[in-house]
Amino acid sequence: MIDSGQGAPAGAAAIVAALADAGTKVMFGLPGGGPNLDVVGAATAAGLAFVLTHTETAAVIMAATYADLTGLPGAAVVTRGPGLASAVNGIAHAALDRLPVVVIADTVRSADANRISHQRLDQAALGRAVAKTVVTVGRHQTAKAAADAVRLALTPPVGPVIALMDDTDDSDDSHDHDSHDVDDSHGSHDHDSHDVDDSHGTDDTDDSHGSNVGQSQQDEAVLAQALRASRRPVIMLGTGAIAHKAAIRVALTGHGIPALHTYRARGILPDSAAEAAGLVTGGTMEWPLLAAADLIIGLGVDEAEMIPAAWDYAAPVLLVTAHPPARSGPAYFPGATTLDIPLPAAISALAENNREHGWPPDAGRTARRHAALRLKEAATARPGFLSPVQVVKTARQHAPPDTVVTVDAGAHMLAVMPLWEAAEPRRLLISSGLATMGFALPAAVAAALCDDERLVVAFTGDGGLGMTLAEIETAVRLGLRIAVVVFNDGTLSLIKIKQRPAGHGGAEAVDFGPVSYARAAEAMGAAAKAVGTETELAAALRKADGRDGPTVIDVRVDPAGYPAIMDASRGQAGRQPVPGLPRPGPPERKPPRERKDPRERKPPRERKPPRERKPPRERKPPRERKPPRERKPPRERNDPRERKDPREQRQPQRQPQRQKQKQRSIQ
Ligand SMILES: Cc1ncc(C[n+]2csc(CCOP(=O)(O)OP(=O)(O)O)c2C)c(N)n1
Ligand SMILES: [Mg+2]
Repeated sequence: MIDSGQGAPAGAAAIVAALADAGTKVMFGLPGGGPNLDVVGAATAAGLAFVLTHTETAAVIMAATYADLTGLPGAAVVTRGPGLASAVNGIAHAALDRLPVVVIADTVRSADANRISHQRLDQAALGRAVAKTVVTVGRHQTAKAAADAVRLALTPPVGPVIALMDDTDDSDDSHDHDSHDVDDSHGSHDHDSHDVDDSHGTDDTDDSHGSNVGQSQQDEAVLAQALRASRRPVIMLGTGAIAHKAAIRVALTGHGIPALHTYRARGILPDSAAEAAGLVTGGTMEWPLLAAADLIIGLGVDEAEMIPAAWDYAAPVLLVTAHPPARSGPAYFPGATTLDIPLPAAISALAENNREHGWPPDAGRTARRHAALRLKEAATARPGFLSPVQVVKTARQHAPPDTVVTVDAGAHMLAVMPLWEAAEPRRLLISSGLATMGFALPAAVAAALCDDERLVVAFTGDGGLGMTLAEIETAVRLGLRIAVVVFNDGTLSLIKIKQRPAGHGGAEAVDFGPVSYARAAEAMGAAAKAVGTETELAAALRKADGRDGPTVIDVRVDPAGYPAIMDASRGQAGRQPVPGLPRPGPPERKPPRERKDPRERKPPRERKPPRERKPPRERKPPRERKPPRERKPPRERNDPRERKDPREQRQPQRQPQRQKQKQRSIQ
């Protein structure tokens, strides 16, 4: 065990030791006046860097991003009451993106609970609403409770754990602490701290398949048969597939079957590959391929990655995931078949069976390029302003190829996500499940701490930057090489384009007054530049890349193109056939083959004889969707993370190779 500091109270020493044992090198947070200072002290004594943040949610987002990029547990320390309450949004982000974070929070000691009401909340109940587990550390079996907190965060399904620090000792504790020490009652995650397996949650090769060997064999046969019968299969790659990047590249590259990626999965196939077909989000950008498909196979797709929208494609859907959700209600993909096979087996089936198909060469690339073209056509800008598409294109051209990008929630995201080309996974980071604003800047701080060789670009709206503005000071203090590109349009554009002309509050509901983010950044010691042309933006980015510290590039963006961008991404305009791709509708069938279904249950697709089929679909979509639909918040989920956050097999630590004078080492 690593020494966790001399003289620290047992709880603080134990939680720091558990984190240090797991390899964590940095703790983020905002201490209050209580025992959490002991945690910070123990952390620094044990060699963990401490990064002070301006908000607790920013600290947790940084910790979650650290976990995402390193595979190590993230750590954040907050005070009790307002500290934990303020951390909730960050914890929710870690929960829905399946990231292992330990949030260490002070509590009103159980010994004082009857006397103290100030700042006393039911922190266990608050925590349970968002975290996977709430553990009390310091009262009883302290070292074990601390180790449990870290282990539970990493155990599939991976997620955030709250460690409530309570140093009430047995002599002044009149409560029955055994019943509260590990609160693991959240949703269907029904194991307690004593019967959880020890597998590392960041290793996605572990999964829950294979218990029913007969079922698995049947399901492998179903997949193989479906692939043999398919003329136009489409693959959907989700976050869970990142861990299998190498095998997927071998299985798909050069075979011409298009593969769509969820936001977080971008880069599994590099965008340079002909099969890389762009995004699948639940919008309509993916419609040209999915409407023409006769089989859709999802690998590692987490339903939290999909926006709330109808799924009305005719092709059968086969899903393979490491941790399928337990559900009682309707599924996101109606009628989909979840196969009980491990991802590697499904990838092998693809590798063996996908040579014959009816897609034209480069179908994926054609679809992706066409989607990009539509966005470009949709974007317009007045003189002196840039269109959102111009911002992304110019930034991509002038930032180094291996730049790490973080993206906030907002209309700008609709331009950045499809247009920023990714060569590897985890180079394009976004809050996917929660889709929270205020993500890009804190995530960029963590990404720059994890790797100071690469430039980090944070794309954010002005609304999102306003929420996290003070973290510019954090980046200045740490000397981090971040370019914050703010799409300054003075409004909540994503909301404005959904606002009805009457009855939704008008401009007052969405418009801000003018703000110079460049001047605000300068006031915090950052370099800054306001730009309104491509040339100015290119020059500002090149300068940012050469600077040891953050640069805020305040871009005058014309939001006029956003409604059309929205329509191309999620509305009717996305549902247009693409030249060079087959028209939507069932393809010509392959010559008859063996029809025997290896499983008793229904085969993935009921195939009617050709004459019974409807004539090939016209330009009209199978079912009318409403134009840009109101984006509801992600559905409420009471369950804990049903699937672990699968991640790439990586070196356990990706730490900065060169140290900067100003930058704190996190080694
Ligand atoms: C914390 C949080 N609050 C509210 C929302 C809902 N929401 C999503 S995008 C958006 C507007 C974002 O505005 P801005 O940051 O200026 O980006 P823009 O849409 O203008 O590009 C809002 C309010 C959210 N996703 N997260
Ligand atoms: Mg805005």
